[in-house]
Amino acid sequence: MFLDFILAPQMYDWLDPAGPVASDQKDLFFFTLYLCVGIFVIVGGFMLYSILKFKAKPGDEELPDQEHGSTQLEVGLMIVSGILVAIIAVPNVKLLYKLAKPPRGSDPLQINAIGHQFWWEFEIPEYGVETANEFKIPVGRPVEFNVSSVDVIHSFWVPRLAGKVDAVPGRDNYLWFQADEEGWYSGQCAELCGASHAKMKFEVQAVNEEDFLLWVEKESSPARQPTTDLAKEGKDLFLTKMCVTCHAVKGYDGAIGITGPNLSHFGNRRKLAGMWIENNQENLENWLANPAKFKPDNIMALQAPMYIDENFALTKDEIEKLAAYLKELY
Ligand code: HEC
Ligand SMILES: [Cu+2]
Repeated sequence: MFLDFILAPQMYDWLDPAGPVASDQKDLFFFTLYLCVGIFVIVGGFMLYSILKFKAKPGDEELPDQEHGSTQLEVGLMIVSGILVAIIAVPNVKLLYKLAKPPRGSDPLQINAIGHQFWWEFEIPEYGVETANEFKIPVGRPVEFNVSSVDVIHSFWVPRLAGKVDAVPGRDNYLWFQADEEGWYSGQCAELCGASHAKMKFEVQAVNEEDFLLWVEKESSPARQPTTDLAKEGKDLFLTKMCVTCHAVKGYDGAIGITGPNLSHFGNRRKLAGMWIENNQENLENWLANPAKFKPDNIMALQAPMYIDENFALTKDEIEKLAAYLKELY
């Protein structure tokens, strides 16, 4: 869990960009950094030289000549500073324009990324996909994001693919990136948004075109019907326990809630609760027993009746049935 972050830092490593946007941004960062380090060394060097050369020596009693500086030197330094600012500004402005939009002639995929306390909703309207916390993109194809929020300010960030952009309620922000290598890329909400902000993670997988189309076909189709008796009873509980008021399941009349993640294909997700814990039987049951334990202040724990009123608490038996149903939603 927590150690994942330390053991797999490569999934977050912006120093190892995996696409054109992140890679240009990294180059610009280092260009600016090296230039500034150069200036620091020169200015610091002069300072050190002056300190050593002009410091009072034993026996010096007279005050040195009191001067008011050199106009020529000062004007000269102002000009040099102006030139340095221009040297930094030109590539910055150039890159702003270059990265404003994907290259002409490319066919970008449109995705809506919507921040919620404390999870991400993803929609791909072109393919009718509505999912949460985990999505796939085609490798080598630009993806344009429409980034917004339903509650507070979040920030959408996939370090290996691009810089951050804020998700602001009532406003659509824009970002695009492209992954040049297949693989998993981790994302993280990068704007403090509440008690479980640090656990508001997500994952992007770049796959080949064929796998991408298979995935969107699956994601956009109705949820599977439960096969075992346990899962069938779980499906009924999903309605009677009011889970449907917050969660949507495609093809399940009544399950159209939008407060929580769409669970149509929940069984396919590698992790649960905002990519915070592995999606396995034990964690799922623990989540259903007490979601606040994993994510303090999450909306399910704060608002679902079974977690605020003991009279509605789920029994072990009910949790088992619900978990069996959810596991079959792949
Ligand atoms: C008040 C609205 C609400 C109700 C009622 C509710 N949930 Fe949730 N649920 C949420 C929210 C919000 C999240 C996301 C929490 C987070 O990650 O911050 C969530 C997350 C989940 C997740 C994890 C999803 C994922 O992709 O990580 C599962 C599974 C889940 N709920 C199942 C249930 C079940 C089963 C019930 C009924 C017993 C239920 N929920 C009732 C709001 C609700
Ligand atoms: Cu957030």
